[in-house]
Amino acid sequence: MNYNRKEYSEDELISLYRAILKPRMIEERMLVLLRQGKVSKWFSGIGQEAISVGSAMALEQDEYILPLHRNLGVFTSRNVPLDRLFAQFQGKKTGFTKGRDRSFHFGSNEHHIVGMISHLGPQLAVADGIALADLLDKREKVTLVYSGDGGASEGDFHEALNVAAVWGLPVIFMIENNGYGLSTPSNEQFKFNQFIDKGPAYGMDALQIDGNNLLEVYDTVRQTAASMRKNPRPVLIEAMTFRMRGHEEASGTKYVPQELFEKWAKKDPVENYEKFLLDEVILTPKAVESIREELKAEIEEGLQTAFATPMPVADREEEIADMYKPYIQQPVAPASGAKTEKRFVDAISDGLRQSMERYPELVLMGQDIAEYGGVFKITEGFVDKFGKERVRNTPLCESAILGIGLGMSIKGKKSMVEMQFADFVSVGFNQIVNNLAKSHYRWAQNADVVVRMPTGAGTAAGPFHSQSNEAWFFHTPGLKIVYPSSPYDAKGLLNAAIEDPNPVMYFEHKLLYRSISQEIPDGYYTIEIGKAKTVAEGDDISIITYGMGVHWAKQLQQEMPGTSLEILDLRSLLPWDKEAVRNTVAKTGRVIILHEDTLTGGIGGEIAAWIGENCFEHLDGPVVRVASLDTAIPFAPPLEAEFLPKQRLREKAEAILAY
Ligand SMILES: Cc1ncc(C[n+]2csc(CCOP(=O)(O)OP(=O)(O)O)c2C)c(N)n1
Repeated sequence: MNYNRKEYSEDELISLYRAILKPRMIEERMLVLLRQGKVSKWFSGIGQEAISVGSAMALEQDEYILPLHRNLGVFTSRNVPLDRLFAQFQGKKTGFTKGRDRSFHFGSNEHHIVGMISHLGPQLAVADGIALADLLDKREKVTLVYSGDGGASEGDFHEALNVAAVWGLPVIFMIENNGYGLSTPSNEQFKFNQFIDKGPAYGMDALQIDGNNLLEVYDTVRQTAASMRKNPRPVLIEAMTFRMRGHEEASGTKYVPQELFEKWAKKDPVENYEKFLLDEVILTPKAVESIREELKAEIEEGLQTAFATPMPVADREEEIADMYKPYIQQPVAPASGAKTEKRFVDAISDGLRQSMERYPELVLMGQDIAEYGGVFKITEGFVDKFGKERVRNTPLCESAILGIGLGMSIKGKKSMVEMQFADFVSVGFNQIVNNLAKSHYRWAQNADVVVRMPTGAGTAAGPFHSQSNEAWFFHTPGLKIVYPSSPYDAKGLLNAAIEDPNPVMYFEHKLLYRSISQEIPDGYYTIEIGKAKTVAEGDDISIITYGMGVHWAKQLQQEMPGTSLEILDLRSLLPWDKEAVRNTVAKTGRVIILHEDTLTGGIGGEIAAWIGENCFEHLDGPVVRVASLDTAIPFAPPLEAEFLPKQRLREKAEAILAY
């Protein structure tokens, strides 16, 4: 192997040696522990260490790195204390996730590392978000993220590279091309010849390097990063390498031809580099021995501390509380009594504008939201007022944009991501339910992101522009969900959602945009998340609902003047107001839960179950759910009318009265 030491000093070369030896020695120890049954699972990076170590060592300490399952060398190069690292592997509380996530699935802001979730792909966009925050704040920094050759087949890879290229984000996309994705060889993974062919296609520079040559990796990343700091842009680096062990230790290597092992054994990154230093007399065999002894002692000490730490004791309250960043909302009252009549759509726009004024760190992202003002015109005029940096048109890359939101939170920014229609959130689903929602629980990093969701039917827009999909998120701890039904609540809840440091799904019904209006305060105000509102007082039946359901319930009251309906607008779905539900059930004893979403698995099922468990003694009849049919949403108006629950509402109300 050819090493070109360039102008690097002996000290630098020796520190690189220590850095590459450390993960190798940890791994060798892990393999022994694995055989002894003291470690449960291990993804080996043996043979690939030069990539992790060379690239991590090349960056500045406060530049973020987003490693994968084979990048132990990133953690060791950033001097993550070994006792904590081993405690993390063992599920101990002194690790980085309080025992909640395994192996390298953690982040540490102290070390400027954001670890992966198991899903391959999503962290590429998180890197984009960190880089975007740096770019906006004019810090000359780069962010480094890894992908395997297999993981690069994921759509997230495409989205992250595309957005990085379009926005000129200083991200190094390091592809570790080891020829296999688990057992699948490259020729069954992709058809192109090499990853560097992809760079120009995205409009970015691409370099191919020998991933087993420590100095080549180090030097390339150093030079590339230096140039990117001055001239921000993404660069793809394809590091050619080979995995010397199985995908993980239990899975074997039968599918790999023996000659490949023989070929790559000759290119071992640690042995070759050591030989180079010995040949050049930069190190003596004695010095090598003493470095090994030193590292061995450090590893043993770390292991002993970790093994001596007891397994965590579960504390239920702590487990539940840690799903969210602690935050006690202090609702803000409007500064003056001035009010103006506003439509629902204008109230949302008003809230968004005032939040933009209040939070200079808030960035809006969405398709066509800049000059065009968004398809519903909510951000019309925002570019003129706040500039294109903060009001960002995005490519059609929902998953990447949501991941960028998390990356921006890591750098202390707030973001609002507008789904053009709530239906399209399905292509960004993973980022929301696995990355944004679980981040605080896993490693105490909040995702300060609001996702705006123009939702609902009634406009004959068919199955993919009409869905009510709040239940998809209701089932996901870590998220909050709000769903206003009036202009007053729309503004106050949007401001509250933006203020809240946790990820909030904000549902806005499209049919309400221009069909309702109300006098609302001109000034900034917030409404408490988690608090329902009694929209109408009554004694005969409680209708517990939200969104369009509130308006259907009001219409029903007009159709049934002889019946006294109590209408409870939940407004927040996660958390939802159990106290208010209990009070209304106790008052009327008859309950209809009404929602536009389809019946099965809808939010009504959960509320009905809770009422059954907690309010049984107050009930004078069965808890009734009224919801849309369990079908997709049809296009033609007569079919859509049959789908929606409105026309079944009266019949159900009469039935429950007669019960
Ligand atoms: C979205 C997703 N699908 C499947 C997996 C299961 N899985 C974990 S690693 C892996 C192979 C990854 O191959 P590659 O990206 O080339 O990285 P390598 O393991 O070779 O370093 C697979 C299929 C996963 N983690 N995430």
